[in-house]
Amino acid sequence: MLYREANFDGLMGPTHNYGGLSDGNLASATHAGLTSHPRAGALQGLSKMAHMSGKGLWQGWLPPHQRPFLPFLRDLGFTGADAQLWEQGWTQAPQIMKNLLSASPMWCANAATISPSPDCADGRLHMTPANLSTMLHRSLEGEQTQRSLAAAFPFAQVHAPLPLQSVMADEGAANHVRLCGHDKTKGRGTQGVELFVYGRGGFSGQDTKFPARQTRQAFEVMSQNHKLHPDHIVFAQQSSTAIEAGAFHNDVVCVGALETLFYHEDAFADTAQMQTDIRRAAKGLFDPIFVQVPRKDVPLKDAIKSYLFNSMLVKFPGQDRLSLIAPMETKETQSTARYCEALTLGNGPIGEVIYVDVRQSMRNGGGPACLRLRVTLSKDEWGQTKPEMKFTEDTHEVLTTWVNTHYREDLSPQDLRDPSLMTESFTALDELTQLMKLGADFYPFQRE
Ligand code: SUG
Repeated sequence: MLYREANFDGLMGPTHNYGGLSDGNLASATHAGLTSHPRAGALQGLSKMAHMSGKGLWQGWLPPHQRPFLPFLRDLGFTGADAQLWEQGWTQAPQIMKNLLSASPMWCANAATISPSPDCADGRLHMTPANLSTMLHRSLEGEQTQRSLAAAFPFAQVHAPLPLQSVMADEGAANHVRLCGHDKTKGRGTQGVELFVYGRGGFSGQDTKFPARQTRQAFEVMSQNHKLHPDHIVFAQQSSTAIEAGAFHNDVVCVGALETLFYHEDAFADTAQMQTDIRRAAKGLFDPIFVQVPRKDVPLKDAIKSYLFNSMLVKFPGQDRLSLIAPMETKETQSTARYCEALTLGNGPIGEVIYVDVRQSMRNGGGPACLRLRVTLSKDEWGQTKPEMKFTEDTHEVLTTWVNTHYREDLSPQDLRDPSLMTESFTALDELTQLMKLGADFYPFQRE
């Protein structure tokens, strides 16, 4: 049975804004308080999806979450109808309100950790939605993500997020890479090696200035729940240098696909150990290829500013070498532009770099790779995936019209307090559930 990688992209929601909510994410801090452009941002995301699917990749999308997330206010003891909650929230807890309005679920590399069926002892696709417990605005996502994944992949084992607690802090696939070999009949359907990158041990204290968001404990629990073979998993620690320079997730300094791991020299606490462990785990399966970018060619600061590594590393049908789908900012940063040029001229595993414009997301620290969740599926599993959540020309058209109808062009910090933003957002989401057959109880506001 043939297996291929599908990319499911998170669609930017109508309340996309620059809240400055993510400590340790330099782009989020730098752009805090700017006016955002939700409509342009969502259309940028749709164009990226169209590009990938146009090149023959399996492409899907995941819906925005309910924002403002009013159930959180109710948990805090606020009462009344939605309009009253909005009013009280902005009067008594404005900082909380900003968190409840973030469109952060678009970065669905953080939605979940995915283990495809060839890696799991029971032969099922396993998914664990991330609890995202480190940042308040992101900790609201887990339950709705579980709902979206269960809708998209009815055949999968979708676990509950791990307990919302610091020991189990989990940020999903942004810190996880699956490497594997490939052949003509099975594609990516042979046993892979799953690399779990953590920032800290759950029980040890934090020794970085910025939060280390992913714990080893979370991944240990997950690898057991996913029934992964212990010989084919690897744990590696992020370097504190990378975290302190602004690499709040490993995918800011590392990306992998098939046999290739592409990463910055400063990404890991112990690079030699990481390589040894991957070679051991891949023994008899495939030969791993390490493409390490030296700091003398690309200083860590440039890697983080340009998001060189927050690129998608994909194999387009009919091509021999991999393609790196990088943000425009990588082209605009001298050292990374130069590096990419040299990279593709060489005869290594990466044969081309394609630049895409996802600037609205980038200003909050979300590059092309943050916006997508990789799901390796068999042809049968792809066939059983919810049709409305596959990205086709029809879906593209429907979603584009929907965005153009409901999204504002601009959203300033002042606009965030406008009560009509809530009604606009709920009206849009309600219509989306009808258009995409997500059910009349998909969002909390529909269940109240
Ligand atoms: O969690 N930004 C996100 C960016 C996530 C990027 N994802 C990956 N690297 N995979 C975050 O820090 C900023 C929101 C704000 O400030 O308004 C934010 O949440």
